[in-house]
Amino acid sequence: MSSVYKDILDSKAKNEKLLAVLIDPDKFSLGNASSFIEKVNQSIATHVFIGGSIVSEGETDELVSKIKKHTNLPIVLFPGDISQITNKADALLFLSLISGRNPDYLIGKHVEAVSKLKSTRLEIISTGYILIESGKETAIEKVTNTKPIARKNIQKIVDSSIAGQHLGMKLMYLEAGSGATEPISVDIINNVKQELNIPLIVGGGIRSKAELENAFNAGADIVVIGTALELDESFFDALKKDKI
Ligand code: 1GP
Repeated sequence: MSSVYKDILDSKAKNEKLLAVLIDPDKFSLGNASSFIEKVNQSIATHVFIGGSIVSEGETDELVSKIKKHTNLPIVLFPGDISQITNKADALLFLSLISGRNPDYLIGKHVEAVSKLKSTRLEIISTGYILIESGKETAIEKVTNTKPIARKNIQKIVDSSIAGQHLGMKLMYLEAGSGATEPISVDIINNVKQELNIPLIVGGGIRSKAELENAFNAGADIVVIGTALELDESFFDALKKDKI
């Protein structure tokens, strides 16, 4: 049986970098799904992540069904809330917001999600989620009522990542926030990478191929891009398979 996580580990072992295109069901027009996914298929993207901070009930389910018809890439839920869990995806990032101290986002919602997860076959991937200051207040900050870790507090970011790894988390996600003014710095990625063994995901505010490569070169195993592709699909031109 194929496993999304096993494939990520295999890629990390071979130093093959992964790109996830993030689609927020709340901001995405279903009518545009087939042409958007065609561009994803022609790009170096390896995963489709689906999720958002605020999504209406049922929207994720409908979107995943539609996308599945047009791509063979693994579809991974990146949910802002329990209502975004759908059996139609392949895997779920079971995110614990370990940069914050809000019990709901550390463990509370996870307990609530269990009964819903019992009726799915989703591959559940325990993921530490670390929100890092990015210059402006992000939707995640508002929704989760937590403060990000200051960008200059690199030791705390590293220690939070390692604490998550010690707790048995399988992935670590450094998040600047959707549409962040500044992506996570190369310095932060580098420092975390030097100590972390599990695969490292980096996302938030990445708008160009150069920024994508910076994140990869600094040590990100998976980079997530959402807003930049949502606002300007011509960015896909720079990400075509034959261009890399
Ligand atoms: C947000 O990390 C993701 O949760 C992607 O961010 O939308 O800024 O690309 P962008």
